[in-house]
Amino acid sequence: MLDLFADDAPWSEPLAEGAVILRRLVRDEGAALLALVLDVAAQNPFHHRITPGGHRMSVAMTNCGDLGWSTDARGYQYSEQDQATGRHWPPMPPRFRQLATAAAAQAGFADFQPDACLINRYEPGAKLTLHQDKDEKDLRQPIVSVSLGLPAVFQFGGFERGDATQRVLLEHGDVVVWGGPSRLRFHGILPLKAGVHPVAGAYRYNITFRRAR
Ligand code: MD3
Ligand code: FE
Repeated sequence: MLDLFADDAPWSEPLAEGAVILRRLVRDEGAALLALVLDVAAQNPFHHRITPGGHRMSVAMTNCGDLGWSTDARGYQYSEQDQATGRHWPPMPPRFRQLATAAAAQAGFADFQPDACLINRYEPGAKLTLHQDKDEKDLRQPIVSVSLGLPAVFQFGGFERGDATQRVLLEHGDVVVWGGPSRLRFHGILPLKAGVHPVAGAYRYNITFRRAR
């Protein structure tokens, strides 16, 4: 049971208009969620994609759900099949769907129904440079992210690449809902510091739930 009066109960931290961190919301469930991530990865292994510019991404990715996000020589896109294998993505675990809908509702976004789930795996040194997420059709829909494993420094910027950024530590079990005006802010992850996490070992995992179409 989640005890809201325990001294380690989750709390919420507004970050910007439309963005809220639900600190430690799924921490107690972290090992179970990681097991679901590894189930997905057993069906569609983590893979370092090559960007359209020809660079190997330091973050390894997999997807589950009706749609998956990937990148190859043709560019970045959501598709029903993995370009690399021609196969459909593994189904989204029901618990993932519930969690995403509940977290979005808690942040004020009713009826969020994700159809895509992108899972990122970071090894020491892996990073995500500042970018915007705008490949989804309806940008009024939020993105829900779940962090598991080693902590990472998240960079949250403005609406132009060169705008000042704030740094926020994202830790095991933190859930963030990104919607409203924050949906189009530039963001990234600084190079992961090496460590050993009791549940996730040498890695950080980030799950993002999206409504892609
Ligand atoms: C802010 N992932 O997959 S999650 C991504 O930790 C991505 O792996 C990061 O950025 C990660 O695209 C950050 C937090 C996040 C996700 C989507 C956002 C922040 C966002 C969309 C808009 C604004
Ligand atoms: Fe992103």
